Amino acid sequence: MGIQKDQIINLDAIVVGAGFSGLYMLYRFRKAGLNTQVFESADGVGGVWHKNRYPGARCDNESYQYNYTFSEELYKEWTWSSRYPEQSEILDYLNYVADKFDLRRDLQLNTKITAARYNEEDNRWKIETDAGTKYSAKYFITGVGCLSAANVPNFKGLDSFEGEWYHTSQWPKEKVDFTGKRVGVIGTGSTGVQAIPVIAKEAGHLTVFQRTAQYSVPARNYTYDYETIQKAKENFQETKRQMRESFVGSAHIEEPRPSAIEDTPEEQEKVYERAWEKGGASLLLETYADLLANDESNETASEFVRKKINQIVKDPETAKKLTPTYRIGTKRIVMDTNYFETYNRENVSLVDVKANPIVEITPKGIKTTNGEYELDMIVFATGYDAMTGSLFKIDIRGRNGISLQEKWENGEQTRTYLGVATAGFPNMFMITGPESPSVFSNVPVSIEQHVEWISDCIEYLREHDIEVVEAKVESEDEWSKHCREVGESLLFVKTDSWYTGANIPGKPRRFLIYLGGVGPYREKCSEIAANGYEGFSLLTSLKKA
Ligand code: N01
Repeated sequence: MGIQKDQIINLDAIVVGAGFSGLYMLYRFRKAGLNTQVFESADGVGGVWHKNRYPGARCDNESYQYNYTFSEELYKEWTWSSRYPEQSEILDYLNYVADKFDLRRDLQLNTKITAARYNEEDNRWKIETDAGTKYSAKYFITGVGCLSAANVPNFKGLDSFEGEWYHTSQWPKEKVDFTGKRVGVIGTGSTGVQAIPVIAKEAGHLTVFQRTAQYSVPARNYTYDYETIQKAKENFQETKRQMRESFVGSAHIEEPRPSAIEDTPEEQEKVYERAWEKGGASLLLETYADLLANDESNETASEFVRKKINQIVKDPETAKKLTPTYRIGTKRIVMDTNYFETYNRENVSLVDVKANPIVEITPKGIKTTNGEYELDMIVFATGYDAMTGSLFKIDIRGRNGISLQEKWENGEQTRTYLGVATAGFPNMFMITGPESPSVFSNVPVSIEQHVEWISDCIEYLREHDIEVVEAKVESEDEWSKHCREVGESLLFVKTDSWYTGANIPGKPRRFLIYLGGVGPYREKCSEIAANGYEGFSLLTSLKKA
């Protein structure tokens, strides 16, 4: 029998998103005996790895650490091909996980959750989808990702463009053919830097529209050999332990030296050169411990990379435009394969849109204050409305019908308790929500920690006949303050970036990532749980918290 009109389907838990977060949350809830449904707007599992199919898309965390560690069997069954695998391989992995654990039967694809409203009368979340079906669940969990609400700048005239245009995070499944075309790429963050060298090889001419010159370090990707793979599998337990206890959720990180300014310029050069050759995040993580806290120290690393750019790029005028001036690492560090080298190609040119901003998109291309560039295709690598954007796409309303957006943007500004819950929204949990380590970590590690913490919490509630769990206002005030203080003690807040919300016009500027470290954060969360979920109101009846 089909679902009747106006019928409400009752569940224990509803989870939004079938990426790393949603898949594992479903696995855990099922184990705990909760009747759960996951909703995903896309036509497949994988979250950002389903949608980000742009050319050159790869992970920039080492593959044998960028995966789940909850199942040793899974870890040992799956074999990664290279240090930084392509998007398609990560998507294959997530599909493999969905099949291995038989997750698809509780997973509804092509369905967007449009609204989630808490009903104080019965302490249940009422959920609406774009398919028109209504659900009710005791627990509402968001696994929507921190970087999934696309930022397409509101350029005048985009609708008039006669060519094709794409945003990198909404890339079509069909191959986009750049052969012989005049292509424009706007944006030089992690995405643009990955896409530009690949598009340049195919395009007739590529014009890069750069607003801020970017530091990028070589990824130095390589194919794994048999021994590397075997070693990674044998070391599973130790790698897992290190990832969970470390500062950024990564294992086998070399201890950095205390401060660049304690070393001579010659010593600094040696340290940075070694990290440059090693590739990946080594230049930030394994050189000096104070690079993100001390301006003077930071300048030594910034200058090292500036010099590298000027050695690689042959045309001095282009090299100058590509030379960044902000503090390295205060925008998310980028890792590349032949990014700066690409500007030595005949078919690539660079336009500085800070000096000459984009005025409008015309039927024929992009017009800046300096002239018009005729194009057949435009690629927007312009990033995301990070941290809160994907949550605000759903009309989430807690007590008294107040929406999350109203609470966080119009009122007291974003504040959470541990980044996992927020006052006024009982029985709702956010996986890698604002003010947790989330994107300043190897994200699957932070996802696993939140998922495990949330499912343990719900098991505790059930064992103790607790109906309502809700962050206390004073707990989130304190956490938010702590998160802000840690953030402000570092250099990030001095630079405009998606980290601070400055990339979205009109968005309140706040640093919404907890920078106290993955290991210490885990300890804090575990301690709170061990103390009977300290800082939360736990009610056995439906009285107002
Ligand atoms: O986005 P970004 P992204 N006019 O915001 C420019 C993760 N990620 O998609 O710097 C002109 O970093 C903007 O200029 P500016 C990773 O965490 C991971 O590249 O604001 N330009 C910038 O150059 C990453 O940090 C992987 O001045 C405009 C670019 O667009 C995060 O996702 C791969 C503009 C946006 O850069 C976001 O990266 C890819 C405008 N109006 C991404 N608006 C991995 O490897 C924006 N820009 C795992």
